[in-house]
Amino acid sequence: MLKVGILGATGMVGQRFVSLLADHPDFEIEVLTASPRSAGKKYEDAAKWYLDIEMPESVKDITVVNTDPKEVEDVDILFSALPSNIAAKVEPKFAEKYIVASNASAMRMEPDVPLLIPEVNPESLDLIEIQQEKRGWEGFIVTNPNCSTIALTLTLKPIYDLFDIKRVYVATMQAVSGAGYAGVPSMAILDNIIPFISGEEEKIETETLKILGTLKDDSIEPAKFKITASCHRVPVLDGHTEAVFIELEENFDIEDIKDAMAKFKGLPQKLNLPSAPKKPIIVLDDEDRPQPRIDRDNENGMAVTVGRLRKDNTIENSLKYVLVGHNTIRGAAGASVLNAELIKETIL
Ligand code: 11C
Repeated sequence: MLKVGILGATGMVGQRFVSLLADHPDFEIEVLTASPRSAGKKYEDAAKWYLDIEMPESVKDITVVNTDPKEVEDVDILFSALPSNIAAKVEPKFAEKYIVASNASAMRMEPDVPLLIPEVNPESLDLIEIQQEKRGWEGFIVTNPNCSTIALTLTLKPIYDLFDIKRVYVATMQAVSGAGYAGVPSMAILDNIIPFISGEEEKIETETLKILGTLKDDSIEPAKFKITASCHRVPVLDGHTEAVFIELEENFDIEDIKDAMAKFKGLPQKLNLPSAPKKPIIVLDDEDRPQPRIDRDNENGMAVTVGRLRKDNTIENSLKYVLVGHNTIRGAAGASVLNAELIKETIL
């Protein structure tokens, strides 16, 4: 068992980390951190529990400590659910000594920091040695992408492996849990859509190209296709939906794309990571799927579900589809846990 801590354990993503790690076969929660307001309290008193599953018994009595490297010792991996502005300051300090598997956006686009989806770009872990050498750290930081980016890029990968992509357009319909609040406050947007999510479009447009890029010398050369995103907050509790439009450089058979998505595995079978979905992409034929409420929990929330996959006959060499991915599991805490499982199997 590796000993792990969760940085920012009381927020929405922090709670997802707690729920995914409480019974994990390889990781044992030793440390939970939060802001000074929560430090010194038992976890069950510090965290206003948002999830619709029970708080695990094993964490209730853990005393929360301040998010400060001086307060943390004797752990192997730290999972970070910190807000980006705090992560930018403290994650590098923790990485001097520890492995940090981060969901925060602060370090994602640093040239020496892996932006990892295990099924898509496991080779990005080669950056770790470069990172440690450059920064003089004993530990390192590995990040997972933004929630909308992860779901999109997982579905692009089998297409990108077969064809040259010219352009990707994506319109997102994002759940309120992505904004860090849930339950009653989320009803503030019932009967409404907010057509702006700060920084989200830029993250999708830059992160996707880094993930699908090529490792060259000491950094990643971004993929070359064009990508544009429009992001919207909708009154859904969990699960981001994305309408994806792709233009390829050449003609294609839609059945080949469907087949490639449905058969996509990404990871070598022998790795057998505990959180890895058997089918990272589930392709449905039903006209009215995917839907967040029905499809977000497929494969324990770790699969992306694709539907309405069809040729777009209005633009040459084009296709379109709709996807649903669980934003706080596959798109956040589950993504970080899967990254740590890959690190454990291939590096430690
Ligand atoms: C949202 N995607 O739904 C955001 C939340 O880059 O990790 C996560 C932001 C990020 O508002």
